[in-house]
Amino acid sequence: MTPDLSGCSPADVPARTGVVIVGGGPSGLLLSQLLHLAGIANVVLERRSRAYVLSRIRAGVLEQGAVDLLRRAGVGARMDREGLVHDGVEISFHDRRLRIDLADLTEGKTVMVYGQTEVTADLYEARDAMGGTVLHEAEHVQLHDLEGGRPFVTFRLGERYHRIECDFVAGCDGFHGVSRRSIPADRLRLFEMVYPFGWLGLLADVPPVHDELVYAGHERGFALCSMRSRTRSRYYVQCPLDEKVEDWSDDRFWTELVSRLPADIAGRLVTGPSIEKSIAPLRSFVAEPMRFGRLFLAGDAAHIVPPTGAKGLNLAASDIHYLSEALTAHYRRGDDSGLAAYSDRALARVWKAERFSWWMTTTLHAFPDRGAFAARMQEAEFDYLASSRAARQALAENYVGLPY
Ligand code: FAS
Ligand code: PHB
Repeated sequence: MTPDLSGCSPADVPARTGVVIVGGGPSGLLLSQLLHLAGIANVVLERRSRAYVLSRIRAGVLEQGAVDLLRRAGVGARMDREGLVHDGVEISFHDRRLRIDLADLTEGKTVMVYGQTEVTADLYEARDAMGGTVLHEAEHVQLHDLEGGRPFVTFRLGERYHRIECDFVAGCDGFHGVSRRSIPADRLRLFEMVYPFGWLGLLADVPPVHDELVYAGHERGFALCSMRSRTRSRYYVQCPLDEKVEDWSDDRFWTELVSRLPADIAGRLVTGPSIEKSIAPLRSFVAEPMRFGRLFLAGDAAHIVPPTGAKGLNLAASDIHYLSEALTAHYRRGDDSGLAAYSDRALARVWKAERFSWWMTTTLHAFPDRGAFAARMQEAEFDYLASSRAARQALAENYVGLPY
């Protein structure tokens, strides 16, 4: 139902644009920046305030493809100054440690440790500098006429409703957004696996326990030692789904983390007061296709991965690479082949990342009801990695990111 638009004053909102981008997270902002650089008019509609978006603590590792794309978008300068290039990552299983030499196993590829919060801040700064239109606290966003060829989007800013006519809508509004839900259920195939545990994350201004990330499997549960800089660390412990973050004091978190790490790493842990603590559920999810008429889904709006493989933000980047290229070909050359191929092209990479994230999660987490055989399978996975370069090479090529 189209809301009553009478009395809306379009003074600060364009009546028409090329692409309306729903969602001002990394997907939406990166697409907006790339389209602007290609001379394609666009407007970003973000439900929350900028401060709220920038308060979220999420991903921490960027694949080479995402790093290259951010540089092409003109937002790589601070990342190149402050980001940490890592050429290896540790996997541990109880007291056994195994370093995966990413650079050696992938002919020189590495990952960049640089928080999603910083990526988002850099994108906002670039949008401001280029006079981009990012409308915050846009409520009741509704998508209309997506298959009719004259799509438009309605929304409320404050007390007033607005309408923007456009050529295309990019659904970059995450798992809980309105875009995917605007597609008729009989036009979508959904694939989902919900894991019987979550991740309790803690951010603290303490030096990282190790100079590379440590993914630790243990019978008490998974733990991850990550970082945001050489003075700010990010840690996670697997926790039951019904846990409440308020039941986890800092001391309880540090004690549990130490119990899951190899002794020689745990012995180096520097603890301190948390500056953020939160619990995130884990799920694998894919919606097919990633297109409906003039609507294109990208990032978490279309797919979710458990963060064990550090793929969530990186899949958003490859989606945006494909979509921005396809839209640019449409506007510059009237070539719609990229738009026609977008969903299949994006999903081909999405499903391989879903597989890797599922494999890392099932290999390293303690499943409540999994039994002795499954526990032996996890040990066998670790033994295979320890004894086979080919196994380590498979992990490494997925971790640094499969080709776009
Ligand atoms: P986002 O969800 O980041 O952004 C969507 C934006 O759309 C939000 O700002 C939202 O406010 C807005 N929006 C929603 N509905 C709207 C509407 N109706 N109208 C307008 N705007 C609307 N990935 C990793 O690689 N490593 C991690 O450790 C990790 N941790 C995570 C923890 C949590 C709690 C979550 C939810 C995700 C995590 N992820 C992680 C995945 C995450 O990084 C995503 O992959 C990344 O945020 C994807 O970016 P977007 O697609 O932009 O979606
Ligand atoms: C993080 O630093 O938040 C992080 C890093 C790697 C992951 C997940 C999260 O796989």
